[in-house]
Amino acid sequence: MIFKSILLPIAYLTYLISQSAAETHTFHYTATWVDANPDGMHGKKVIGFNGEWPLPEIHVNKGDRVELYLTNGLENKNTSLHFHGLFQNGTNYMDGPEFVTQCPIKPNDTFLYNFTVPNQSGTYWYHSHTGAQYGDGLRAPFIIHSDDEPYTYDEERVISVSDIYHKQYDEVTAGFKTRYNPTGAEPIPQNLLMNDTANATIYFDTDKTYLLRFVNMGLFVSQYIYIEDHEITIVEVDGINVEPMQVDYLYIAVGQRYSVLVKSKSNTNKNYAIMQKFDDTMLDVIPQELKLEALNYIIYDESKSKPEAYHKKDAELFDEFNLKPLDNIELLDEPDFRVTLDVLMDNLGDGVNYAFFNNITYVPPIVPTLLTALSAEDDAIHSSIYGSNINAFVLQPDDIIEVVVNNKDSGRHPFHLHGHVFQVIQKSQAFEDDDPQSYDENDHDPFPSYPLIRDTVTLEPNGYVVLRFKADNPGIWFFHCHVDWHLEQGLAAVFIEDPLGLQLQQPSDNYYEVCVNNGIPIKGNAAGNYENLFDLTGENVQPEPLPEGFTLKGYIAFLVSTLAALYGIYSIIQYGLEDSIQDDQKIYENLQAILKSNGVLVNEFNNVDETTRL
Ligand SMILES: *[C@@H]1O[C@H](CO)[C@@H](O)[C@H](O)[C@H]1NC(C)=O
Ligand SMILES: *[C@@H]1O[C@H](CO)[C@@H](O)[C@H](O)[C@H]1NC(C)=O
Ligand SMILES: *[C@@H]1O[C@H](CO)[C@@H](O)[C@H](O)[C@H]1NC(C)=O
Ligand SMILES: *[C@@H]1O[C@H](CO)[C@@H](O)[C@H](O)[C@H]1NC(C)=O
Ligand SMILES: *[C@@H]1O[C@H](CO)[C@@H](O)[C@H](O)[C@H]1NC(C)=O
Ligand SMILES: *[C@@H]1O[C@H](CO)[C@@H](O)[C@H](O)[C@H]1NC(C)=O
Ligand SMILES: *[C@@H]1O[C@H](CO)[C@@H](O)[C@H](O)[C@H]1NC(C)=O
Ligand SMILES: *[C@@H]1O[C@H](CO)[C@@H](O)[C@H](O)[C@H]1NC(C)=O
Ligand SMILES: [Cu+2]
Repeated sequence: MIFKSILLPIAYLTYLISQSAAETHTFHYTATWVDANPDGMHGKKVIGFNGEWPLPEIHVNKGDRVELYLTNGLENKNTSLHFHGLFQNGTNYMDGPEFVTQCPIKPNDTFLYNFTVPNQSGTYWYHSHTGAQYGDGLRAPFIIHSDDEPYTYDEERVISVSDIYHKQYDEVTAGFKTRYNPTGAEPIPQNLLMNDTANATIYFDTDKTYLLRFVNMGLFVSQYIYIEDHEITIVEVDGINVEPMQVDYLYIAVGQRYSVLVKSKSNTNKNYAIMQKFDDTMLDVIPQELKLEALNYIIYDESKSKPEAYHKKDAELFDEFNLKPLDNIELLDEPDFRVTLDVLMDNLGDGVNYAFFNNITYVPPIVPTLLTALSAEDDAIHSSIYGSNINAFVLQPDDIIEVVVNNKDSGRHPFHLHGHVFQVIQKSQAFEDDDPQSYDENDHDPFPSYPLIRDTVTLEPNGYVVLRFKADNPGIWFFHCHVDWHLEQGLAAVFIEDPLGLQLQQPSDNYYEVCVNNGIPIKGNAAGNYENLFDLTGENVQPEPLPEGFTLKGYIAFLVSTLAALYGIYSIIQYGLEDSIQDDQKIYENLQAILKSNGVLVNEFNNVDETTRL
C-alpha cells in the first residue's frame, strides 16, 4: 500500500487552491426512452439522456457547483433525480425523492438541480427517485475527486454493477404489488450487468495500481464480486476512506459503493476473469434459466484468449462491520433521541403484501413533506402534521440520534439514510425465522471505538442494526430500504431534522413551478390543509387491515408445510380477500407459483402465468 504522507498545512493549502478553482458544471439533459439490449439477451426500452444510454458518469471536485437541468421527455411518466450520498447541506430541496423533498417532474417539464458539491469525496451515484424507474437505466456513477485522497493509484476505473429486468419497470411493479402475489415474492431479475452490459471488458496495463470504484446500482439483489488471481484491498466505502482491508471478494448491496486498489500483473501472458454472483439467498425462487454467476473480462492483451469463468473457493468471510474509517472518528456520544423501527411484512385488506416500520407502511403524502415543513411556520415541529402514514420523526438540532432497526422479516435489507452518513455500532448476524432477535440496550456486544461509517448498511434476516448520527443537517431526510421492491411496499421513514432551521432554506421559483405544473399543492399539512394544520382529513392512508385474527401469510405457510390440498388454501385466500376477488384463474395460478417456490412439486401446474413469475 502506498500512502501519501503529506503535511497537514500542504493538504490544507491544496484544499484552498481547489476551493478557489471551484468550477460550475452545467448539464442539459432530456430523459427519453432509448432502445437498448443491455445484456445481449433481450431488447428493452431504457431511459437515456439526450438520446444516449448508458447515462454519463459525472466527475466533479469538492466545492464545485452542479447545475443540472433535467427535462422529462418520458411521455407519460413523472421523474426525479437523487444524488445518492450527497449531504445537500443547505439545499435539502435538491435531494430528489418525490413527495419527500420535491414534486415529481411531469412530462415536458424541466427541473434545475443546483447545488454545491459538499466537502465529501469518493464514489457516489445519481438515480431517479420515482418508483422503480431507475431499474430502466436512469442511474449512473457520480464521482467526487479530492486532492487529499489518502491513497495513490495510477488510474481509476468506475465499475457499476446491477441486476436487470427484461420487462419495463412499471410492468414489473404492477405484477409485484398485487393481491395475486400475496407472499410479496420479489420479482426475479433476468441477469447481472457490469458497466451496464453483459461480459464487460476492463482493460489493464502491466505494473499499475488501479483504483476500481464499484457501485451497485441494481434494484434488488446484493452481489459478490471477485477477481481471478488479483488481490483486492478496500480503501473507501460510501465516500468514507477506510483502513486498507484486503478481502477475497466484495459483497455489495444495492446502493452501496466500494473502492478497491488492485495491483496489475507485470506481464501480459494471460487475461483474467472478474466475476459477479447474485446473493441467491435473497431470491424466493431460482428459475432454472437464471445464471447466478456472470463472467466479465480483465484484458491485458486482446490477442490472447478470453478468460474462462473463475470460481472462488475457500474465501474468507467478509463483513462490512469490520471496516474502520481512516480518520479515527470516535464512537458518537450516548444518544439524545432513539428511533426504534421494527420491520415486518404482511398483507392488508386489499390482499397486497406490504412492508411496515412499527405497523405503518409508508404512503406518500399529498403535499411533499419538505413543503409542509416550509409552510407550517412554528407548527413544523409537530410530527403529526406530516401525516399518519409516513413514519415521521422530528429530530432536534445537534442531537445524537440512534436508530435501532429490528428485522422481524426473513429478508436482507440494505437501509439507506439521505443527508447523512451514520456510524454502524451494532450489526447482528442473521437468525432463523422462528428466532428473530431484537436489539437489547442492556445486553449487547461492546460498541466499536471507531465504528464503520457509511450511508447504506445491510440488515440481516431476523437480526438488527444500530446506527448513530448527529442531527447537524437541517432537512427532510428519507430513511428506507434500498431494495426498491421493499420501498414500493412502503419500507420507509422520514426524519424531519431541525424543521425551524430548515425554514431558512429557500427553494427557487422553478422548484415551486414544477409542483404547480403537476397539480400538487405547495403548502399545508400532509393532506394539503393549511387553515388547520392538525386537521388531516383527506390525507393518504394505508388500506384497512385484514379481518381480525387473520394473517394470510401465516395460513399459506402453515398449509403449505402440511401439504394441504390446494382447495383449502384457495378458499382461505378467498375468505381473506373477500369481495376483492375478480379473477379466480390468476389466483389459482399464483398459488401454483407459491407451492413451487416452497418446493412442492405439482406436475400439472407447470404452466405458471408469466405475470406471477416475472
Ligand atoms: C457472455 O458470456 C457467456 C458465457 O460466459 C455467454 O453465454 C454469453 O452469450 C455472453 N454474452 C454476450 C453478450 O456476449
Ligand atoms: C405524475 O404526478 C402527478 C401528481 O402527483 C400524478 O397526478 C400523476 O398521476 C403522475 N403521473 C404518473 C404517470 O404517474
Ligand atoms: C411537450 O411539448 C411539445 C412542444 O414543446 C409538445 O409538442 C408536446 O405535445 C408536449 N407533450 C406533452 C405530453 O405535453
Ligand atoms: C444556483 O444557485 C446559486 C446559489 O444559490 C445561484 O447563485 C445561481 O444563480 C443558481 N443557478 C441558476 C442557474 O439558477
Ligand atoms: C472537510 O472535511 C474534513 C474531514 O472529513 C475536515 O477535516 C475539513 O476541515 C473539512 N473542510 C471544510 C472546509 O469543512
Ligand atoms: C464502461 O462503459 C463506458 C461506455 O458505456 C466506457 O466509457 C467506460 O470506459 C467503461 N468502463 C470501464 C471500467 O470499462
Ligand atoms: C404492531 O401490531 C401488533 C399487533 O397488533 C402489536 O402487537 C405490536 O405491538 C405493534 N408494534 C408496534 C411497534 O406498534
Ligand atoms: C451542515 O452545515 C453546518 C453549518 O455549516 C455544519 O455545522 C454541519 O456540520 C453540516 N452537516 C453536514 C452533515 O455536513
Ligand atoms: Cu428491503
